[in-house]
Amino acid sequence: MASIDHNPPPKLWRNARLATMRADRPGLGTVEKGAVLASSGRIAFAGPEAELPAALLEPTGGIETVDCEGRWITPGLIDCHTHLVWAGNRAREFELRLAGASYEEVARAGGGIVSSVRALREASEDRLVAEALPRLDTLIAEGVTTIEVKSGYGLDTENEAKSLRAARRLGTERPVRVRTTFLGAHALPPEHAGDKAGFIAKVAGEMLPAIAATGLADAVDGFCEGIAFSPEEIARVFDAARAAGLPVKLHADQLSDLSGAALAASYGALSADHLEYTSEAGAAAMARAGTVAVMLPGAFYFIRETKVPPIESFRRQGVAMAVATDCNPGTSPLTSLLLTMNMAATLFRMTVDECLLGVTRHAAKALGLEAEAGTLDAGKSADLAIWDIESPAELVYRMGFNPLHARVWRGR
Ligand code: DI6
Ligand code: FE
Repeated sequence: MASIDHNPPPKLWRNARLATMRADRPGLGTVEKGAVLASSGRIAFAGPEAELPAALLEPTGGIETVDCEGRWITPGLIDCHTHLVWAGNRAREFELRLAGASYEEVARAGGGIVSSVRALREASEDRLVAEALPRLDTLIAEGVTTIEVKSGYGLDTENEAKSLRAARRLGTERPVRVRTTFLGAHALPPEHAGDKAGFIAKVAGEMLPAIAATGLADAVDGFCEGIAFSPEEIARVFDAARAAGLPVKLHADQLSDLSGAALAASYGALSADHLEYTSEAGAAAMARAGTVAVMLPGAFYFIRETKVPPIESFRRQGVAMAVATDCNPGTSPLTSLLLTMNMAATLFRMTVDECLLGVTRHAAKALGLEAEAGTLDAGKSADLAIWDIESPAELVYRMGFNPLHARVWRGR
């Protein structure tokens, strides 16, 4: 029997309803009259209160106990795809697009992704942290306890490293787990205009090895798209990631089908993301590789995409689906994971259970964190969200309402 350790002090949440999200239980793995015991920041027990082993409680006698009064407890939420660290904003570009401007016209007026690159290069690391914190705080206020943050607005070694350091610092400024992803192959920086091959050679041969050596990145991502990089170019970056021992993820098939999903799967990617144009063969390849499909309805909504990702193919093939904000200044300035779930349900027709698993267990898998987070299971980090709701469906159903009662990260 696990013994109680006092750092942090053990704590018991009782008289709760649990959505454990455990894979060995159907649906959300719900438990009526449940309890969660945390010890040393880990879950020591999560299940029916009546089955709480007395031996876990005995040694101290004085365990702090919270009566949840029938509230629901879910695992802390996980936003597994964000570009949270950027400088400035693109509201002017939004206005121009509303007035009918095309992507090219926006770029000529100084907007687009390159404007975010310029702004990030001019900003100090402190400034980047200061600008990202209000966005992070908004996510945290909705029960988010783990977040992924990508680079990709620096596009040279120094500025990509600056972004990733700022991202790591978010995890020391706030009680949240941060996973960082190097997205060097995001866009072509101005100094490489007209020279994609040269830039990819630099990303794969110079930037990625330098970033990997600093330990600033937990994974590597790329943007595989007609307006970004080809599958062959992404493969060069993925080869470099493999050589550096880093797992990969991919922005795939967002605006067209370049077989990005299959490319990601062939590298054993943790996830392929967006996937509006993914084929059945792409979904099958993802299923075989265990690659998670990350749905990003915020970007779909904001750019007024009309092609819905092939949810039915993912279901048929048994591909795990996650849901994330894609929080970024150009195509998804979105900082609500609750609203994102509503969008996934309404726009993509995902079920309530799929949405909730998508921000917990499946999101953890998309980050390679399935042993650490995403379910209420003994041994995992004691990351909890406690909700003032009558049923888990309310978390997906409501728009612009936050029923979070309390949030626990690593047992605190
Ligand atoms: N997918 C997108 O939609 C964007 N990046 C990406 O990988 C756009 C990012 C931006 O416009 O700033
Ligand atoms: Fe993205």
